[in-house]
Amino acid sequence: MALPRQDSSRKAKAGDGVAAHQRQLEAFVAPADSPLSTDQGVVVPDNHNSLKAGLRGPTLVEDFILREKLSHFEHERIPERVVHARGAGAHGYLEVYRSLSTYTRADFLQEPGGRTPVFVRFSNLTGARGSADTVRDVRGFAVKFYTREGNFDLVGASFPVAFVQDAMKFPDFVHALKPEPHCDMPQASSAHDNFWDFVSLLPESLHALMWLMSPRALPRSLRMMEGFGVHTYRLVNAHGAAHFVKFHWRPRLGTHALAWDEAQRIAGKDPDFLRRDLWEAIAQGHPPEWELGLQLVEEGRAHELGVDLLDPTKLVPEELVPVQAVARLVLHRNPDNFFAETEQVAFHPGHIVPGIDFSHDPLLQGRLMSYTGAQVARLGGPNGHSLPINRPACPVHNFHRDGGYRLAIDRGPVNYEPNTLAQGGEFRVDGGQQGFQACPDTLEATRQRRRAPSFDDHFSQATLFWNSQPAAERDHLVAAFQFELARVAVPAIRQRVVDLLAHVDARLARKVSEPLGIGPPDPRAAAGRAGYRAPPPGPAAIERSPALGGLPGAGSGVATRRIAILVATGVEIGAMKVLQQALHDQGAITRVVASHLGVVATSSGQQLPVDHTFTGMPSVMFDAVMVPGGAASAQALAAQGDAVHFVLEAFRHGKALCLIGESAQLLQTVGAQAAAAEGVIRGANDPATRLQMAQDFIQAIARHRHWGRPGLEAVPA
Ligand code: HDE
Repeated sequence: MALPRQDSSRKAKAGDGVAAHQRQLEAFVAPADSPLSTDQGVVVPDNHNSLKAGLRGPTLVEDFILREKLSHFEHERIPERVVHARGAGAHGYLEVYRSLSTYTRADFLQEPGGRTPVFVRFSNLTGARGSADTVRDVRGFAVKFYTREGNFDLVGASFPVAFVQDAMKFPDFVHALKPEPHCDMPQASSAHDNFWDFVSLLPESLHALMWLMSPRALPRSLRMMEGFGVHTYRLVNAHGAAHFVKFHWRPRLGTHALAWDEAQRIAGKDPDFLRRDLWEAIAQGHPPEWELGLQLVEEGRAHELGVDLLDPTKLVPEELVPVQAVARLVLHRNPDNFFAETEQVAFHPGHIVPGIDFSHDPLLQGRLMSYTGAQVARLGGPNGHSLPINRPACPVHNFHRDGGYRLAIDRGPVNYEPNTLAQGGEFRVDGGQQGFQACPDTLEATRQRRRAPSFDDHFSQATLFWNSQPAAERDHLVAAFQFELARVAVPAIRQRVVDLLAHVDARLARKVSEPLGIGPPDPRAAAGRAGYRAPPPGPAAIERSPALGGLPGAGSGVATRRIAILVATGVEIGAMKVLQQALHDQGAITRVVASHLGVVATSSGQQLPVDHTFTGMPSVMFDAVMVPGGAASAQALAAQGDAVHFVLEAFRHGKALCLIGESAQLLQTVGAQAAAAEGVIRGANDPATRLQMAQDFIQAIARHRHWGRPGLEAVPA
């Protein structure tokens, strides 16, 4: 295929970038309308039969058509990523609200309203490429910005903190987390001995562990998940003045989580739940959005924070440094081809552009050494940058040459610099003034393999996170620790974990330890173990952070939430229609669910089309449930175990329920008080109250979950 010329538009208007980038990708789209041919373009006469010696004889080696087809097939797979193997991606753009020239000279952050094309890949850290989406895990949130000054990759995550402080520990962390080497189990799960053995000996992991055991590790949707740059980076302006910066991505739809029980069921019912949700939202014209937020700290004032900005296991509480919204990210286009785009996209934290720079965070520094090798191994050579999804949107010119799969045809006899035989003016020496300028740092240091004492505080932010959580999130955390540790066979490992947790919070540690068949938590034992470093004396920077409390954005509306409407023959659809319309007006999606596909006869003799069955699309695939009235319908549903289970399961998972008229009987099995529980809206078929009922239901859905329902654990679902 001819190599399309690169758009030489470093100076093109920012608004043109998104369309230009799409045109660049389209130049590589394979033609689908010409006759079937070999890779050499020879038309294939018959794509069903190989060439044989006689009708029933052996296949001939000379069948180059068959051999080419089989050979290509044999080589279809490339190595999956060591971590973050399972991913889903989308195209979109970043639109800047205001010029950030005070802080950075980065071209793509200068012009208000300017749009920069992006490709985003979300990923699970732990599981293999075919693993389930909804496992307990931190997610990758990697953004490639195709700016006019080159590609900038912000390779972040769904937690603001990392598990380890130094790159030296990352391979050990990943080995311990991944399936155990002798048996290759468990898949995509941290609930095993190796993981807890390792982290129990590494107190620096505690803060990230608190996030991993929290609802944050079970996003309801990738569209409802926060992202973070994790490390501290630097923004550098045209005068060379630098600010430390932390990057945040805030979903417009709010941050929402699944219940643990729900997440496990979804993993069986629809392992593609999160990627499907992202794909369908974009395909159906609901492009997800995030706000890009920055926490900025003047370089000279970093020491005043009481938090070491270079320690990747720490966040900067928003109460100390507020997050400023500076741009929005919109994902509006699904990839054309998963492999060509989502699989072959190659991120690297070292892909930065003028105006952005690294900090000395030792984990980030290690990452800068690591990703090139990973991409060479995955993509089979050093030319992965020229794959369509990885190509910068600006000209690329250098004397890198050759290597596997070289697409560029470099003209002329000169492949070196300096030269006089080509464009001999290209001398680039002595810190030239063009292009990327490294932020000048004064580095006078003693070479040493040690960690800074300011990294020794492993507990205060884990405690801050715990202190900031509301009751439901605390219950979730305790149950998560208990689940994971109950899967750990060696009691001494369980004991070490709760001993460490006692340094976070005594009650948390005690509660976690209760069902684990071990002794009470012993903080002194933890302090006596190798690997423990005493936190520096003095009060924590802050005791409680409202910004960390629970899941932000709970009141963010009901747009794109999925509501099941359970029906059977004789259903009364008067009130249902009013509620359905009100939900649609707010952007919610409704689906009619019954025992069979086809249609259901309503009480007025109409035919109501059915979208799904109770078992094919169970309650865990929805955000809320409505059961319209009609005595015959309600009675029929109450007599079907699958329908009753549907309602009870949604009730147990804290979801909003709307039970109209006679359908209230579906909750009767869990006692009369259930019908009065929070988030359960009941109403008659009465036309006078329908609108109010609709409003109440919408409000209840917008709250996402209602964990204040009494006796939830007694509900049989
Ligand atoms: Fe990565 N990481 N990582 N990482 N990482 C990879 O790159 C690595 C770290 C992150 O969707 C690999 O292409 C080292 C932190 C994401 O393609 C590999 C260290 C964070 C993705 C690699 C870290 C990340 C990766 C695997 C410690 C959160 C997926 C194959 C020094 C901020 C990007 C590949 C995508 C991928 C190495 C730590 C995020 C092996 C050595 C911390 C989102 O190169």
